[in-house]
Amino acid sequence: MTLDIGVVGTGMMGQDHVQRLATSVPHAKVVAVSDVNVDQAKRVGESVAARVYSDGHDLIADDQVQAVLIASPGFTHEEFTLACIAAGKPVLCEKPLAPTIDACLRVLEAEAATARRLVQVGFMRRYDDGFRALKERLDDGQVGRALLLHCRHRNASVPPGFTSDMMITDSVVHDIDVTRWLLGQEIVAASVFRARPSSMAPEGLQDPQMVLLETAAGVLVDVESFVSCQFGYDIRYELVGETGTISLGEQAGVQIRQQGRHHGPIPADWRERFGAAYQRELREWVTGALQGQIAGPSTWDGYATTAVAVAAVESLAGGRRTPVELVDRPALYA
Ligand code: ISE
Repeated sequence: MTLDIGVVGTGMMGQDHVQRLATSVPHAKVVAVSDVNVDQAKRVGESVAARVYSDGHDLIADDQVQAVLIASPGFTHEEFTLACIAAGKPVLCEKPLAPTIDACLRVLEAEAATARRLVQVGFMRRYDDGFRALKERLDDGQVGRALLLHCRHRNASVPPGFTSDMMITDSVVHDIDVTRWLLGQEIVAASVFRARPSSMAPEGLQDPQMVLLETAAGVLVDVESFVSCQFGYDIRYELVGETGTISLGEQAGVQIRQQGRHHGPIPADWRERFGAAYQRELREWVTGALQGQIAGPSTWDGYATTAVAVAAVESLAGGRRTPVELVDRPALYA
């Protein structure tokens, strides 16, 4: 059995997904790609012998396309996801589900009305071996109840046009999702603190930031967001429980001890650090779509994460603790 997939958006992540689906995901076939940049779409489409569209809606309407992966810019996610729901096609939507709370709620309502899950949101950290081990140890009760969670999220640098808000909506969203998934609790408030800006950060970028999240049961989560750290992509986690701590292991690769020093590799970016996680995410999505069972991060997760990110952006602007309020959770996402 093969799943014929259309990929909307052939930028950096779209290309990454197309190559992975074409080369290392069993039962997956990329049959169509689309992008407003048609030349780029053509190049990517030719590399896997896929049909090329300039409009994602035409790709979604293509009868041969059984499932859709959306990797276009965040502001387009709502319209394409709604079109997939209307067409009854499973969709893997890169984060964010949508940048605004209202847009997320429109997707939530549309999917809930069909009474079956079609949408998965691309929070790939949940597929990482290390993050899964951390959750297993916590759920096993090895350190008692969680009290605190320390998260470090560092990027070597960011592209031109990257804003202070995007440090939250583009980067910290992953930590927001991990917090909710790991602790099994919603986040009820966000506060953002501005650190002394790095002289290596682009002009005007508030970098680093310290984000403090409060969960429903009172766990405090601090997230360092530092996107001009220069030295590589650095993700660290430490959970503090009542009887011990659980830390995320450092990335794979050898560590060398030599001449009074020890050193080892640091990934360049998230595609390297989370390569295996993306692989597993796609495999499980393809298997689930073929079986008619989408089980990964849901539309509710996408909505709740955006709601927290919006509160954090408000806190960054206003300098105040900002509460997060969610609508009632539809039964589909119980
Ligand atoms: C980027 O957009 C991502 O999606 C990565 O997963 C994230 O870790 C990185 O910080 C973002 O800039």
